[in-house]
Amino acid sequence: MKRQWITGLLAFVFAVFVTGCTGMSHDQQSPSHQQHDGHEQDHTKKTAAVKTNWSFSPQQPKAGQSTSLSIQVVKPNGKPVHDFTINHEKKMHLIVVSKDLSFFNHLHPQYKGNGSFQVNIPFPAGGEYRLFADFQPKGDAQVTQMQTVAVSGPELGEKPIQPDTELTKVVDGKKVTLSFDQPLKAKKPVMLTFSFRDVQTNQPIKDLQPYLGAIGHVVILDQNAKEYLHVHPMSENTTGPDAQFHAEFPHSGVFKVWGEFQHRGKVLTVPFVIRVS
Ligand SMILES: [Cu+2]
Repeated sequence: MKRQWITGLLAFVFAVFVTGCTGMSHDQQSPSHQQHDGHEQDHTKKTAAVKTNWSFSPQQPKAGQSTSLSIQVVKPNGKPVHDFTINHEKKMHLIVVSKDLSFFNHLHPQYKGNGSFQVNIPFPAGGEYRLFADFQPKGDAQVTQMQTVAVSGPELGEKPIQPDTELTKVVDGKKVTLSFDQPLKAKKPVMLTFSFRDVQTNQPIKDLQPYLGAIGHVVILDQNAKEYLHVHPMSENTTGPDAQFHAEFPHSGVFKVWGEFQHRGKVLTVPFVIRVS
């Protein structure tokens, strides 16, 4: 499983480069419209022989209301893909971020048959969001596909993204420190270490729990939310206080990193903003 994800990483980065080069639609598209206007999907054929049809209900999502999203995975001939490899306990992982990366959500659409996945998404405010679906048709490479969505309703205003000056965050009574085994450089493999301490006692936390079959999950996006890296741990059996991940940043610039972990039955998400030179 681990090997799969690590070897899948390059494919991910490549897939994201490819999808990232397209002009992104800000419109909601009806399923029939999408069949014709498959501009974004056309590019992804280079990395995988599948495309995705996204449909939102309501077609124009509204802030504060639940939106139903269905994603159908089809072959180039339009026939649905029926078999998916389960990665980290799920057939599909969906990451939802606001354009300024201040909002992050990690969801698992439910497989409904006929190549279709469904999930309800809460959008907290109006504005533009990017959605990344990652999945693996059985016998095929891992695929990441992106969709942009405009949500109506009051906007919070974009917050400029700034690299953190200190890489220690307090989340749910835990002090989480992010460190690297070497300076962050583009296209250089680096090990990311998340270290956990109890805020009250300052003692290392040694009883982290597996989350989706691993010590944790790390999602990385570049500042423009165009490049997506789903990074997986070095060791799946550790319980802390350190959780280590291998990553390779495709270019220099500012990236946001979300680590997701589980402790005492509760999932915590720890965000960091870093600069890669
Ligand atoms: Cu997931």
